[in-house]
Amino acid sequence: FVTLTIDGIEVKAPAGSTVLEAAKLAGIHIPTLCFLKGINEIGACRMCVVDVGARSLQAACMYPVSEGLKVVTNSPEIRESRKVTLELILSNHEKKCLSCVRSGNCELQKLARDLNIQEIRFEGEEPDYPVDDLSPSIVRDNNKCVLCRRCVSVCRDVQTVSVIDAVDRGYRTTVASPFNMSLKDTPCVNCGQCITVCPVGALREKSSVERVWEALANKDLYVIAQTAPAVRAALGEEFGLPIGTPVTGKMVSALKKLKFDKVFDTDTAADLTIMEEGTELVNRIKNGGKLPLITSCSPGWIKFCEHNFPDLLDNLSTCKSPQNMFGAMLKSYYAEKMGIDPSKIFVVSVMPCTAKKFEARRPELAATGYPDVDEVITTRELAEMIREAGIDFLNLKNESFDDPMGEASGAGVIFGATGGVMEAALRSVPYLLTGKDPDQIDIKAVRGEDGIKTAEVEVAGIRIKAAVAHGLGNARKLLEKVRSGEETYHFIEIMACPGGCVTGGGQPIQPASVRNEIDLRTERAKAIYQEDAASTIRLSHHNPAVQKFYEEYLGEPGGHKAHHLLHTHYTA
Ligand code: HC0
Repeated sequence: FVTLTIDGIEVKAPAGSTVLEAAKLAGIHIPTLCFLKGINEIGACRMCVVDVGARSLQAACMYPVSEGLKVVTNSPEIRESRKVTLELILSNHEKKCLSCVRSGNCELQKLARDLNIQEIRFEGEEPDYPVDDLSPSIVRDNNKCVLCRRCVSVCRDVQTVSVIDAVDRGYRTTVASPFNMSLKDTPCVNCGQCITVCPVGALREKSSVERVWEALANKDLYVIAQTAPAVRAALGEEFGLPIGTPVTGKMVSALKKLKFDKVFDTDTAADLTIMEEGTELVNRIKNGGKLPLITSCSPGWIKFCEHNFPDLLDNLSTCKSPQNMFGAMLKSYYAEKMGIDPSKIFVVSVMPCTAKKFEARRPELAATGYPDVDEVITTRELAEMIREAGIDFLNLKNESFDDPMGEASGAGVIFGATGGVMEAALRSVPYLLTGKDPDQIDIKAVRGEDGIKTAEVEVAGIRIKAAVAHGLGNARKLLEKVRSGEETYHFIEIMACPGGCVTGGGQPIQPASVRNEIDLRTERAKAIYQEDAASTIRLSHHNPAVQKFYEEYLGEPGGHKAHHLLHTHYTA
């Protein structure tokens, strides 16, 4: 520890920490804009400048503490410096705040209020950059960009995808893809992590809201909603509920009020995925198939694999993701059972994920001759629709998913957090190998936020070696070891987003002031594990809806019909 004074207050701070961190220990707030803990600590925006007795003001987010250091965080010079910087940023910022997707949730707007900006003394230049809206998932609008570079850092350092960077110098600096290409033409994996770190509206999802409103208004269509496991763990944040509050019943109620003909649970298909993927694992282990088997439900990960690890494509499970399995089942089994023309069924997925929009458009995912999924909206877009419809979300009564496709196990729910697919699979593999239930349901070794987690489970004399990676940078590290033969596993779960789907690119955006203090991944995952623990059915193979799918329609897991509807293939 070192002792310093900040605004006359003596503070003991760990050696190696920054003035910003020390100020927080002393309860002193220093404004920031570009800073995002663990992701973007580059001192670019100069909003956090403080006086450390040096020749010029210094960025508190970068300046290290030292014994006896004297820091001033609030003086006329400091306030003026911050105001000038902010006014310069604002002078070149497209200020269409009322119609901005981040209106009311914009870190720049809040900063302007906090710093008491009442006029902008610099004329600046009205920005006029073309908006890149060609990607199926992400819209980039440089007219709103404040050059904080959080998106660049998360894309390059966390995801190791690196499709955007700051280009040109000084006044001409912008964030761009190589050769100014659209994101659609780059190896962007559509994960949307750039959106969730953006302090302003320079990045947003490609909206599907209007198409969903149109479908709901079309009397010829039978419009079905399916909701992903992680949506229920975060939707409440859009309506002011504490992070980690599960809102499953209110979410279902809101979707019914929006007039979806049926509201089903993607978790049901997650259970189905476990039957198919577990069977695939058992078959590969028994028959000397390609190992490790790697999960295939995260579409950002699939695109990453196609671009970066094409030699591992045969290792991917051939299972479609639960969202697409469900779509295929709705347009075949459910359509037949209910006597509905599948061409009239319009499947809307509510997902925490922007890459699911891309996945839904993959032409090979149309087993019935119709796209498995017609439209994908994110958790944020669902909240927009709820607000637009004037639904009083907080006062909704809890409602249940519709039958017969709404029944799910706790194993299906935990898909939404990193390690969840692995845990769900390990709960059912003993049954698939021996016909017996597992001795242990909770497999805590694969839970939590370590970037790479491993576990070994003994089943019927086979020691199954499993690994879990979340965030594509961690996936890259793990797979390089697998590729080189340094490490061997039977089964690997990979989720593109750090934390898994609970912190997907389509989830409610929390500002840096929140993200710097709490781990969103852990808090939202709690809601998921809570729902699992409270479930009466916690094993996918016990799900009666899934048992019925096989009895009435699919035959055996991994059988011919299941293959046709529920599996896919990959080409580099
Ligand atoms: Fe996920 Fe999924 S768990 S990818 O994270 O497998 O998006 O929540 O819906 O499909 O079920 C996302 C979340 C899903 C799928 C499921 C899987």
